[in-house]
Amino acid sequence: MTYQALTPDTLANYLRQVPELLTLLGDMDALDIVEVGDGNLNLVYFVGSRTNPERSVVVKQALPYLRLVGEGWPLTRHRADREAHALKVFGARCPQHVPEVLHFESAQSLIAMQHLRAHIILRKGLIDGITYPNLADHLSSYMAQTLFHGSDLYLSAADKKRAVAATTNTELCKITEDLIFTYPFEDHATNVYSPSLPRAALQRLHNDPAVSVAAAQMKWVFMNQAESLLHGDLHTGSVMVNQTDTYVIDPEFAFYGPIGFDVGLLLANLLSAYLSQDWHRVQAGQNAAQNAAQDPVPYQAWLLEQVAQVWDGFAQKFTALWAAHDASTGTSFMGRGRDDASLSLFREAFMQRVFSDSLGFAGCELVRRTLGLAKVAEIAAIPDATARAQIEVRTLRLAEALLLGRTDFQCISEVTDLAEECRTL
Ligand code: SR1
Ligand code: MG
Repeated sequence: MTYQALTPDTLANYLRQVPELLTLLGDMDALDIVEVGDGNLNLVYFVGSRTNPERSVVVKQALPYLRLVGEGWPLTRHRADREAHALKVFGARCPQHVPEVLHFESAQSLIAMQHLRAHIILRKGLIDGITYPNLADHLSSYMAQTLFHGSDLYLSAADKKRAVAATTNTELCKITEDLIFTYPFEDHATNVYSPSLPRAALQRLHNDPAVSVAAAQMKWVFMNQAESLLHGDLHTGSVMVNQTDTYVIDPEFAFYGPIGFDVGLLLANLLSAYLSQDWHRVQAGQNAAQNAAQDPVPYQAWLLEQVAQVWDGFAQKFTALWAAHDASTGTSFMGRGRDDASLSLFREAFMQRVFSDSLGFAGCELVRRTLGLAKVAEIAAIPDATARAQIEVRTLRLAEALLLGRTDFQCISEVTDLAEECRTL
């Protein structure tokens, strides 16, 4: 069948013809089909049985253009193949944190997957001041499992090279190269920010050659350091949560890139949640007070704990997987018969370099979420222009310090201390 962008009516007919979905959904005449309408790139439908709420799926279909901008920004539908493949690979490496693929048809660029009915998007939960007891543990496990098992530390050299070749994602990487590493660092037509943002805050970033050089260096690392299969867009809008589970969704930007890119994007989005809470906790009023009553740790302190625990948990789990793999195979990336001291030194230097990369990428992501296209709700939805500008100034200061000082930080508590300082600017 030739490709057709589906509507709720045509999707129902499509689903009837897929035996595994027919079995799962039951009575096809009693389906509710709702287009969620919040994707930057794709159509996303919730499909559920009216007679049995347990029977439901999510259907995602790529359009031949970028939905956020419209048909004026054409894009092939190749990203659906990339996403289906990545969901399967990550699902095999970390099944407890990846939704199950129920059906994929490349010709229709359509993926049907497990519907996470009892979960919400993490970004929304963080805006609303909700704590999640397992969040840092789950996300650090997800990153350690997926990033270690995709790398040369685990795969044979031949398997890794085959995997690199099989996962090129030219168009979506180009979006990242432009929107994260290039346009926000220049005066570009796609940039959008609060009209009250002081010009000096913008000029600090746009007129300082050290900032432009650092952004170009991070872009180079992104484009040339094929270390592992990345999620490629691991922000808090790509995570679904409830009080017990955590799922990472939407890996359509997946490609072989630097390990620190996934880690850095996640850290940046947690830091953005932290800085923007100065607006949201006041707005939430009642809700924030209820949260404080339930939990003696103030919400922003909890957010900074997540930043610290995500990095420390990731570093500890990645290193443990690495050491266990070397021990069980009796060899290592360094070759056979290396002494423990050499192995430890190599691992420590490796993790310190991933840490620096992560902070550099976090800086770029914070700049782009503040100045560039594709905003984050915790900043862009602040209706008071002056209040929003204040959060933007703090975010940009933190971004600049992370980007320029990325190789100076020795541990994550130095980053959380810096975030606390930026909050008082
Ligand atoms: C133009 S696409 C904008 C952004 O949406 C995705 O979620 C990625 O973050 C991308 O950069
Ligand atoms: Mg996405």
